[in-house]
Amino acid sequence: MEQIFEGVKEIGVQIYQAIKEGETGKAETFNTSGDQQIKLDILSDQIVEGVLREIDSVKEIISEEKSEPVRFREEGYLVAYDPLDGSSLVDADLTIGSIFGIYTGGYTGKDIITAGYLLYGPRLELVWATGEGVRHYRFKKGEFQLVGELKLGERGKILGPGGTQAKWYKFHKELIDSLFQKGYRLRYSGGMVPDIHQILVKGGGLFAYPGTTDRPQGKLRKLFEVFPFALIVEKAGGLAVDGVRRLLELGYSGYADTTPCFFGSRAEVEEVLEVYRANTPFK
Ligand code: P6P
Repeated sequence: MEQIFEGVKEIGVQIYQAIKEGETGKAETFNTSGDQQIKLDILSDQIVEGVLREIDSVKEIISEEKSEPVRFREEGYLVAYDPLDGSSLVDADLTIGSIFGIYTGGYTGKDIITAGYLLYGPRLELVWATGEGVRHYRFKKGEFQLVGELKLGERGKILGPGGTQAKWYKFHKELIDSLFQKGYRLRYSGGMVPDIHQILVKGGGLFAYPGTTDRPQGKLRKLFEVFPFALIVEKAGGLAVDGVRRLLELGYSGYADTTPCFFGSRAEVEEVLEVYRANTPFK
């Protein structure tokens, strides 16, 4: 696992360089989720594959930008990753990131053992969740230096309400409005990595990407985005649910499967569970 952690650091340095110097234009291709790719998506995926291929403990990888896994060897860890999440924000010079889930045996929520993400913003940063907790690193003077531990308290003050508001279920809109009525501050950039990172750094709050009338299974992908962040948020002392159950209890049927997802400190996510368990169609 140490080799993978070191590999992710190398990936971060290379992708950050590519963002600063590379082309941000659109490619002619689309990924398996139907998102039109930008040239940096393809380059970032190539960087990740190139580094992970050389790590003896990696059996295979699957990327949000690929339709099938790539097998390197017969034994080892499985790595599912989103090489450049929120890449459409790069032309606005907003913070984006790479997300990594390290799995053993399969790609269900029960198979994930480690997760982390890279942040490409004013600084290059790395967050890595292991058995001991969630560690936060910052790239300074040529290396990633430990900033500290990320922990969630009981409740926070910020709220990231994803999804097309015109397509929210009525009970979901009432839940979000009630939180704003309690004084929560809107913190939503359209990038899952910085939006959840902000909640982790501030010690609490809620990020919600619900099912909607046009997309009942939500938008965020289980293997590459949801399971990694569910592990990270739980290791930081928070909760991660689909509205009625822990996200890490979920399986999947297709590599691009999505799920409604809520991540955050305990008090807010318990409010989500109470509302969702009382409402159809989530019973
Ligand atoms: P919307 C980025 O494309 C992404 O996959 C996540 O990073 C982000 O949370 C979500 O989609 C934003 O979706 O519908 O608000 O544009």
